[in-house]
Amino acid sequence: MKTKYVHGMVALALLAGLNGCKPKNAGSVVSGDAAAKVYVAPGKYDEYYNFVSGGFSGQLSVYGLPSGRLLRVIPVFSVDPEKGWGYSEETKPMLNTSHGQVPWDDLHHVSMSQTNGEIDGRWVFVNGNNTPRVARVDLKTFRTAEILELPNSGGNHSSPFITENSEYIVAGTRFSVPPDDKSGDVPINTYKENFKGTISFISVDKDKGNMDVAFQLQGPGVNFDLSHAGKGKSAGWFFFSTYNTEQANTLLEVNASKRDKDFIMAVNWKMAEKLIKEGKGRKQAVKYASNRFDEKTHTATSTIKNQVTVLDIRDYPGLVYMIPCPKSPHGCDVDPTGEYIVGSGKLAALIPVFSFDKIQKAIANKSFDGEYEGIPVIKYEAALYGEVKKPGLGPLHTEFDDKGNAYTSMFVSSEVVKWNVKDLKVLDRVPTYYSVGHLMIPGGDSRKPTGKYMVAYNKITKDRYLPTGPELSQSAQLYDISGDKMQLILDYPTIGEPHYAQAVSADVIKANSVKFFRIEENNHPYVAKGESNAKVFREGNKVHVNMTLMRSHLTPDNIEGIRVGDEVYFHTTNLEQDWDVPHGFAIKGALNAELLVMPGETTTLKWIPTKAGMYPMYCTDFCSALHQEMSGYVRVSPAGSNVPISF
Ligand code: K7E
Ligand code: RUQ
Ligand code: CUA
Repeated sequence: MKTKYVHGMVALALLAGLNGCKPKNAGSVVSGDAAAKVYVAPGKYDEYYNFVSGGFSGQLSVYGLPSGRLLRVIPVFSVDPEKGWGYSEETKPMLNTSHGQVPWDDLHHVSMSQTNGEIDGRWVFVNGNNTPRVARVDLKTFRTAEILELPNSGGNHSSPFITENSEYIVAGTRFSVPPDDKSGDVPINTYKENFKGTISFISVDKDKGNMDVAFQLQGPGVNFDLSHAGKGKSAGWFFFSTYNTEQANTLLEVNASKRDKDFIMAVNWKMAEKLIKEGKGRKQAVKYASNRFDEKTHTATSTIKNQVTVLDIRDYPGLVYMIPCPKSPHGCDVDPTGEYIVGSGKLAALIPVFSFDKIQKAIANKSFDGEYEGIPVIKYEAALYGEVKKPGLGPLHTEFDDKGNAYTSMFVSSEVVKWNVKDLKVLDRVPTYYSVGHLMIPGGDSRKPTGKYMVAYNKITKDRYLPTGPELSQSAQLYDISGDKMQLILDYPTIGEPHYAQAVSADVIKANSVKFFRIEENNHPYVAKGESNAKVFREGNKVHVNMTLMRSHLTPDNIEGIRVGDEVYFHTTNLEQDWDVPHGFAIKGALNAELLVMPGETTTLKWIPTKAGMYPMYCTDFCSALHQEMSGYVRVSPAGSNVPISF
């Protein structure tokens, strides 16, 4: 790279150096070679895929690193016209819940699937914080493959965090709520008796990735914030940060932050798994949706399930311990060795680091400091490895590099602090613009972190870009962490509000990416595998149009015999067998918007015409020199007309 692109790099480096618009406050941290470090020449690929949560946009975005180029937005809990997601009959069931269609959610966290504690590039799991759901995105197609609703939960902020061999992803409830079978009409001020904190263990099928609620742990009505699975020696454990251990039903500071310390909850999930295998736990009636997009039929189905197995944690001594953690812990991160558990109290001015070995010793020696709601509380000093002193204000989240260092985001003092995990000394700090939330180092959450880049996802943007009215794009910042000092090298806008993100070397994913679907393998019930198979037929008030899309025509393109009030299904098959030749489909007045159909795939738009008239239809994706010709007409006659179907 050095010799080949040197001219471009010099030019860019100069530009960066001469940039008169650069905000003054960033001047001290941007150096002259920053441009060279993020420059990916035209036609060249980025080194990493970066999967970034979209917060309240309900989407997951994919960036290239180090360029910061947006590669794709993957709709998960949202509808998305660009992909026809949520508009086609095949994708609509993905957004089903026990409440009906919920085409939005608040996507906070990203966990890529792991094998032996390393990111394996098969799937990305994400959570929906509002109508509690977790989803799995398949990285062969970069599409949402599954969405699972979670019962007994109110929000699932503490999710989805994954075990080292993707055995489970977990989801802790953000709001304690009365369990679903008792949630009829309960006074809010009966919080202490009636509200429960629930943690869902969601099993992940080894080969297919299919998720289901394996079991739930139920306990006192605390709020779970974040969590992480143990690694290596601590692999059989899970650690959750909690807040509102006062169990107040209003979270104004006076109620919920009275305690000097809340807790990190340590859960022996191997033991929970064993108890479940032995038939322990009780069956509870619930309702939750399990939605899957079938790889073979390219069609989603939604199933409502009605039972979960619940373990009441206080019934099983040894399953759960509490570890005191200063003031409203937020992040709870485990270092690559699995020995150190880092708690981050949002309102604390230090970072406590706990030792897994010491926790085990404390349990063996019963070094307890009483109980919390029947759960043993390990003495703070007995679990503590040490404290990072004066790291900054408002520690939130920690990631790790390959040299034994940790990086913690400081929301209040708006900086990233680098510290050494062994001696707990602060090594470096850099400002962020502004108020950083999560951080991300590729692999920084796994057993095998890298040490080249770190991204800060900021909560406030202000003056970082040209103003765009009252609403500004959210912002990410890329740092070079290969040297002793962190160095800011790039700002780039993000989609929605980014919370957690993960990244993996492009090689792990690139080779498996699907380029198109084989038309021979298309088994959609309404597929037309060639233009001669295209047809229109009526079944009562339903009319099926088995249509083909091929450069540059719709077949059929002139349809008559449709009546007002008919349910018309355009089953559009893209006959192309080449990479990156989608066709789109839209018809005037259709409430379900439009389709985007990948080569070899069949996708259905449902349309109920309400007025007689002439309805143009066309391909929405510019596909050839004759793209504008890829169009046609549908004649809609009044209800009861006897114009015969013709095409
Ligand atoms: Cu700190 Cu929802 Cu992970 Cu955002 S949470 S920052
Ligand atoms: S057509 S290339 Cu509307 Cu000019 Cu788009
Ligand atoms: Cu097909 Cu434009």
